[in-house]
Amino acid sequence: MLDKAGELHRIRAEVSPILEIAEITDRVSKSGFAPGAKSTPGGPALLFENVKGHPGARVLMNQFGSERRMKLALGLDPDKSSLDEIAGRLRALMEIKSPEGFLEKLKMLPQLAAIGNVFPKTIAAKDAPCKDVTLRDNFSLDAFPILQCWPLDGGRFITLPCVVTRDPRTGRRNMGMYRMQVYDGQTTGMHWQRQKNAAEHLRERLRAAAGDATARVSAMAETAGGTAHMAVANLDPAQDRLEVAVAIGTDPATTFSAIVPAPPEVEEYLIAGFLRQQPVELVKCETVDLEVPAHAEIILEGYVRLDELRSEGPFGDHTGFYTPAEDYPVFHLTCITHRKEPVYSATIVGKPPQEDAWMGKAVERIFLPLFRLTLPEIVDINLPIEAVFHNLMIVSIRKSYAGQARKVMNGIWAMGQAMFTKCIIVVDEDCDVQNLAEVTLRVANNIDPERDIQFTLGPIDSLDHSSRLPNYGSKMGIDATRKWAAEGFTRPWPKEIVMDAATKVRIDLLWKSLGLE
Ligand SMILES: Cc1cc2nc3c(=O)[nH]c(=O)nc-3n(C[C@H](O)[C@H](O)[C@H](O)COP(=O)(O)O)c2cc1C
Ligand SMILES: [Mn+2]
Repeated sequence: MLDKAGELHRIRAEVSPILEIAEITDRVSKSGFAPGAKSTPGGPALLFENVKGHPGARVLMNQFGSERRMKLALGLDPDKSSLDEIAGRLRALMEIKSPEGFLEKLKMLPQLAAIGNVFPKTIAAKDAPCKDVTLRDNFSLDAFPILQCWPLDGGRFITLPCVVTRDPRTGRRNMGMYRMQVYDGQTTGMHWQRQKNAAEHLRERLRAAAGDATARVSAMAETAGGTAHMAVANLDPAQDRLEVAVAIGTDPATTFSAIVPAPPEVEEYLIAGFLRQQPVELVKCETVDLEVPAHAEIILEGYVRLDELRSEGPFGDHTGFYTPAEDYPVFHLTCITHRKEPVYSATIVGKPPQEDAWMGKAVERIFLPLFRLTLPEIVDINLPIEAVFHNLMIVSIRKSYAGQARKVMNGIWAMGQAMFTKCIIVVDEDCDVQNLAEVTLRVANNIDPERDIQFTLGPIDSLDHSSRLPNYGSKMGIDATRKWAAEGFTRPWPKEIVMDAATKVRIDLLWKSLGLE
């Protein structure tokens, strides 16, 4: 599909999966950003066809790495549509109300069809391309051209895996993207951070294994820096593990759904179906009780033990810094299935802008209507790429009552993964949050720092290296809205400087003759 859209560049020169593919991809993904640059920002997707040490293997990089490809991934017309269109579709879905007449029922048909497409379909193993080859014994991850991205990385990492687990209580499946460090041919790390859904699935298994004793439950939440592990002695084999399946090289909407910070109640397979406007086809795994996308290139099946942690990292991360080694769960493989000649999909993260910037921006656009469900006063949001997303969120609001900017900050810190937001800036609705120059002007002019800056404490992203403790630290909110008398501000607030329309028209007419262009 990328090829057909003219978005794919093939690389036939021999390059190593150790650092070289990363360096080429980094240069390409950073190209086109300078003002007046000829290439489009983000460059093309790259297919490496001659990977050193892996004859016949192919590596796909940068598949989401431009605005155009991000739109293609989500089934949008790259020339005519904007990412806001998905947000619109989501809004339409949320606005469904009971139809009154026949005509209203008829009008609802497209919305109902959209819901129909959401549910995944399970197909037979014989029809599933991901099972062209099934390896239950003598398999090794060394067969795949897995990359080392940066010089000080702890080793090779699977960087674009869709990790599937099942909530032991509800049976609901989750698919999250959590990187996996290759320890050997049958073992990897499993870097799900403690606040993520799969980590909670593991804790559920631990709670069940520990019985009802509340003391033991809190004890295990405390151990291992909160990763919720403990030495669970003498568990029978059915109890000592959480089953895991990993899909690599899924269709782009499915891959994207694995990074979307959806509430745990929503299966990512539903999100993928909604985005694709077509059901996701699933197939049962061979050795674990899970279903995976049938059209994936590669499937890894296995389990994570409840009583095992291992040092993971260091890893050059999307913050632009290396995250140091830390203990994480370990994934043991029980089976690998793959297509006949699988394409290995990967990404690199590092100093922005890189491929994940485009994914993050798509999340920002799609989540706006969901944010508004809880905080309807929100007009727009911007998570600047340079602040690597969770460090800064700029929000414009329609302010209608005193203290509303503070309420919005607290609401954001309370909402799913937005809890990680380190700094929130709130401006009035007439400030364009996408225009950083305008935001800077507002913030610098509008705040009385002691009055308008609010600090609070809470969970911090595991990748943050500056917080007082790992995973816990402070956050800052800046209320840069115009202050009201109801908020104790009794001085007059000045008007902004704007030229009157009549003068502008007169000068527009004169402009060409002034010789200024
Ligand atoms: C390229 C990429 C790599 C990521 N790596 C990790 C990771 O190693 N660990 C992690 O917890 N989240 C990682 N994330 C973020 C999660 O995928 C994201 O928080 C997702 O919403 C988690 O799914 P969940 O909410 O179902 O747990 C990564 C995201 C991207 C785009
Ligand atoms: Mn999830």
